[in-house]
Amino acid sequence: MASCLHNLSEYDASQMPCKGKVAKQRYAIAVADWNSDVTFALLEGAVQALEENGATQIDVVHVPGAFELTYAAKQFQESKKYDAIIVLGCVIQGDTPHFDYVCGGTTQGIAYLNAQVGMVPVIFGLLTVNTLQQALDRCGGALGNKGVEAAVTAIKMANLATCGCE
Ligand code: INI
Repeated sequence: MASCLHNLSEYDASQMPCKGKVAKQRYAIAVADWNSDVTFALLEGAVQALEENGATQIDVVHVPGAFELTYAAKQFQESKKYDAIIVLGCVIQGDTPHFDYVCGGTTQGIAYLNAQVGMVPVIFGLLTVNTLQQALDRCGGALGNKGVEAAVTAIKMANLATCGCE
């Protein structure tokens, strides 16, 4: 089977908004504690990438599992305090269909929040993998860190309407 070798931590720094602008913005992260070896590494990658790109105001909230990410993101959205929200989680395939329900519910929840008019973007940093090794490869391992990808996406989305420095 063909595999995608895209490194999740790679991005073109020249395409990022200027740091002075990002420094004035506020970012929120909701992270799931399920599979915390993975999700805390995603969190570290996201915070580091946000800070590298100028962010100084970053609020983090922990939720029990991926399924709770939608609720936390909704609370952040409704607070109207943030320019973009990131959700981070990791769902690993088990022996039962539970994986499908958690992945499906979380994906639909975040997609719904993104479709709401007048609400800030919610960035989907959820790993949905078959094995722990696949997750480890994507939280700072061989394939980079999806938390970095989520942070870069958050900054780009928060600055969609206004490009360049002001
Ligand atoms: N939550 C996860 O974040 N990852 C998982 O792999 C997982 N599995 O495998 O069950 C998981 N389940 C918990 C779920 O997200 C909710 O916390 C729980 O159902 C309570 O609503």
